[in-house]
Amino acid sequence: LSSIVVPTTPFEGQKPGTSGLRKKVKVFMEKNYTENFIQCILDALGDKLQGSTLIVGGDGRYFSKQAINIIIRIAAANGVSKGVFLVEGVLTVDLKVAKLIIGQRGILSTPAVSSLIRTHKVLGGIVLTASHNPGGIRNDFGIKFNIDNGGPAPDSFTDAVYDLTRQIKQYKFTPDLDCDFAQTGVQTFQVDGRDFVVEVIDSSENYVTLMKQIFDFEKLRELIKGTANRPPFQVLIDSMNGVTGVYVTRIFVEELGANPDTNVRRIIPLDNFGEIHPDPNLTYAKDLVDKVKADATYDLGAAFDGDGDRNMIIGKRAFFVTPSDSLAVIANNLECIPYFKSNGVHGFARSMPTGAAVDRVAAKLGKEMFEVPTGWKYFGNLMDAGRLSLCGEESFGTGSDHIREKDGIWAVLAWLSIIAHKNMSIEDILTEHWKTYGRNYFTRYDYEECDSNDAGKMMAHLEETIADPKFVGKEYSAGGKTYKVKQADNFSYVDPIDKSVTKNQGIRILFEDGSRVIYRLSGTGSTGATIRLYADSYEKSNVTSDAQDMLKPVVEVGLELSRLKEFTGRDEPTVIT
Ligand code: VG1
Ligand code: CO
Repeated sequence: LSSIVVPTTPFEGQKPGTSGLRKKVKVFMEKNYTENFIQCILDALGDKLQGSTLIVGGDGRYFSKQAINIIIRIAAANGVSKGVFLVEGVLTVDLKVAKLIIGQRGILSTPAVSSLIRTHKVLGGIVLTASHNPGGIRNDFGIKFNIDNGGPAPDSFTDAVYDLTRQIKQYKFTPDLDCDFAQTGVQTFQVDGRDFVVEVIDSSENYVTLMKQIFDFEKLRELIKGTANRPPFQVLIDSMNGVTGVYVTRIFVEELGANPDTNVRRIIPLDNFGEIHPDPNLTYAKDLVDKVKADATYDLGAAFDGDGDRNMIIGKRAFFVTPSDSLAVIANNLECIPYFKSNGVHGFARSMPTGAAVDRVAAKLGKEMFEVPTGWKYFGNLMDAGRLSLCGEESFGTGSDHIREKDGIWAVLAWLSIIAHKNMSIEDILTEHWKTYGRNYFTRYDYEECDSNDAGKMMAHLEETIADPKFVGKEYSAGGKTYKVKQADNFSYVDPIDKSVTKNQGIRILFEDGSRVIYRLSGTGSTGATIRLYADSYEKSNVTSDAQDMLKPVVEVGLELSRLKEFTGRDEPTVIT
């Protein structure tokens, strides 16, 4: 086989967002679009690419197979085309990418990729996913690069990729290389006279091994299967036709003894996710919520997103656990999980818009607490430095330093461990937690696919509002409550480890009573702009009210301040979580 150089021209807008490059499938299908982006990722790796191995896989959505074929052909061409040459009199072999490790049929969840990168100590991984965005030919595809710690590449790397995409003139390609990745095994190709290796691996083996090291599977099996003294704990695990189906079958059905007919659903990964929106929240996983609400035999319901890094947990009769509370409860109960017993518990962290329930646990346990911008990539440095063990985001992401991605299945296993240990229902665990710590009420309103210009104008208006020196101290009223502005800013973050600065991460307005509203534009959508409005408040003793009722006044103030309706013409959000 021999490689060729293909001339190309730059595409606009190949700028990775919160979590990789996400566009409509038809955009990735444009001639050279995917090729350009992959070549730029490899170029951004520079000298490190030499002799390296990369992990490749994703959530199996439409266009994954085509994209993997492109990656194989580009990686092979970049791998061996330079061959042996002399550098300052020394004979040097420039092998570049020497090997790809690919999940069988291209299937690897995002947490599984992270784990594989770490287990095999490789340079990184290319994750083919648009996460919770719908899939299929008319919907979204995405490409994300994860670095050698297993986590999403930092801004410095994605910025470098973006710069390269604006200058690219050519990419390297091995047109005649046909590699079948449907079966596991090692294949070696001769490209330009040198070896290029593709190893196709089982999609779940490495991940299942990791979970068994972290959790006490025997104990979890007793919980799920029941014992002489305790009936089976009935779960309903919903993979939403995403990639987790593969892992759910292995872990919940085969290892833990869940009933394949009644305890799991939608576990066959489909390339269009069965035309649903694989996003585990009360709106898009309503189906699961309704089932658990209607059938009181279920003790726990859980759902995951397309690529398996998000989770939603509900209790009996669909008692909803907010992700911010979920994080706090797990933080408060880490002694139930063997991994933390042996590794110790270092600090905790959350993204800025996430409710501050975990902060109270950190304070009580005397742990360091970090507040980072939205996106899992900001947790990585803290974990690598040994200062962070557990973290989460309000967007249904929870995880620990076992990998460098959030991890949906891990979160459910963590909850099951806590339930097995405490022998309490989810609702009772939450109520007990609130009684101890008070409750951070939290909600998020999403306005999806707004006109980008309108959304921009609204954010500019907010910038102006908070820039007014007289803004602090102003009072706003709604629903019989009055809020006095205590502080307002556009969140910026200095990474404590590498001191990198990330600016403009969301406008925050903090009120005297501890309530706050936050406004951000999403960085994961593929069409128009999605406005996110986050609101939360803290109550010491009134802990069992309805979150929507409690937060209605502050949300109204938030809407008034932003003049959202006026700018966007939207009366109602598309999603409330
Ligand atoms: C959203 C969430 C963020 C999450 C990101 C990736 O980003 O708000 O918390 O890390 O998605 O999640 P944004 O910019 O749209 O608000 V996933 O499951 O796509 O990897
Ligand atoms: Co995801």
